[in-house]
Amino acid sequence: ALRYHSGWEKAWASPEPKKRYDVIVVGAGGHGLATAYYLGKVHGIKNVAIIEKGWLGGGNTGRNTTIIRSNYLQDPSAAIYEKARSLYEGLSQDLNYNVMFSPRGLLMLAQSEHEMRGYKRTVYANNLQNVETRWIEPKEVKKLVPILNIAGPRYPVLGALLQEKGGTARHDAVAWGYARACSDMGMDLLQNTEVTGVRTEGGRVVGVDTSRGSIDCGKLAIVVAGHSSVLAGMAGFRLPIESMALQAWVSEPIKPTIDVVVMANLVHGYMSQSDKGELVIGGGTDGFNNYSQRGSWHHVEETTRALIETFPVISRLKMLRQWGGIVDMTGDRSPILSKTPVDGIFVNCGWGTGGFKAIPGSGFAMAELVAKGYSPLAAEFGLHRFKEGQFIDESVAAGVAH
Ligand code: FAD
Ligand code: PYC
Repeated sequence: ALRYHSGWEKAWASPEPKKRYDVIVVGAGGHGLATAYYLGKVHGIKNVAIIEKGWLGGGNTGRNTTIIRSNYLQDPSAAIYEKARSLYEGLSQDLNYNVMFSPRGLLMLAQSEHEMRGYKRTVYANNLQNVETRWIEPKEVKKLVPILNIAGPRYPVLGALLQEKGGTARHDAVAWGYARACSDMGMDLLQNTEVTGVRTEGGRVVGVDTSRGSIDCGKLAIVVAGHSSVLAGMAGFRLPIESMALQAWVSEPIKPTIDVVVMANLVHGYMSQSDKGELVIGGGTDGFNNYSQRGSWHHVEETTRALIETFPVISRLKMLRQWGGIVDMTGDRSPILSKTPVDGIFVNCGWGTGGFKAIPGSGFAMAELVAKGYSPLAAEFGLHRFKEGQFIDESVAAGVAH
């Protein structure tokens, strides 16, 4: 500020596109950037471009409610989400960029007998998967979150699944940290550059067409969340993905009120408090497929109304702003990290309503898949599972209503 905001060093370069890259990653969200980062860091592949039609982190990565946890049910999910959570622990040091990881604890409230049984089952599964979660009784829930009304009458809190190592991180810092590290390795970040076509020859990818001209590549990683089907269409194959809007909103800032993250999945709401003091609140997806990257009044009203019994304080708060992102849903609510019918093209998508928490683990696995053609962490998330019926059902663990 003393220099009148002049002379700041740019965090990453904005170069002109080269004619050819060994790997092109489409999509500079968290997953695309992390893929590029681990390609360079772990596999030494640095002739890489990350192509982004807007600004980096401007998709779902910069629009989510930043909840990080790894309390999924199935073994392949526990493995990749727990890898991600553990990488988050050291991410600020690894990137030398403060991603403000805050393992403040994550609660999933049980507000029906059915949920209680479900979360207890998840705790048993997590204990076998080396994911630390535990079941806590209503008294301990109330101690952790004094503003909670646990008495009901309609939705009493019967207990909760607690993941003490869950929490939040600053979403855009995650994108910015990875972006700066990629740029420092000599990779090209091409913002405001839309991929408009995918070129193939003899069943193999040779390059992409973009709003800044054609660029050749050896391999192509499509990591574009809600636009995955659009990119797959350009390459000539289909994906089992539906896109729809998911939205979130924040209240006016208030004094520190709640220092854990709470998900109340029965009433389709979740809440945490940001460092600025705003209560960060979200609900379920739109009930129909769409590409509209914005919020809508009925969701704000319905979710806030539903949360009021459990969090009476919010009845007296003004809501400040709302926004939305386009999430990429699979039928089993698990992601896709996969080779595709086109040689040299890989996809990473289907993270739907829950991929922020997965960014480091997903990037790590995707980089391995792209570099070596196989990644143990990604193996069960291939497209083959939709043909073979090997679904990884996480519709409950996803937590968010769809
Ligand atoms: P994105 O960040 O969306 O990046 C994809 C990029 O691809 C975009 O920047 C887009 O512009 C670019 N792109 C698309 N088409 C093209 C093209 N033709 N050419 C070039 N670039 C293109 N997850 C959690 O774990 N915890 C949460 O609390 C949570 N809350 C959420 C709340 C909301 C409201 C939303 C919307 C999502 C939430 N999620 C949450 C989900 C999470 O945000 C996503 O799963 C994750 O951010 C996806 O990251 P990504 O890198 O795959 O996609
Ligand atoms: O996946 O934990 C999650 C989540 C919370 C809010 C939106 N997604």
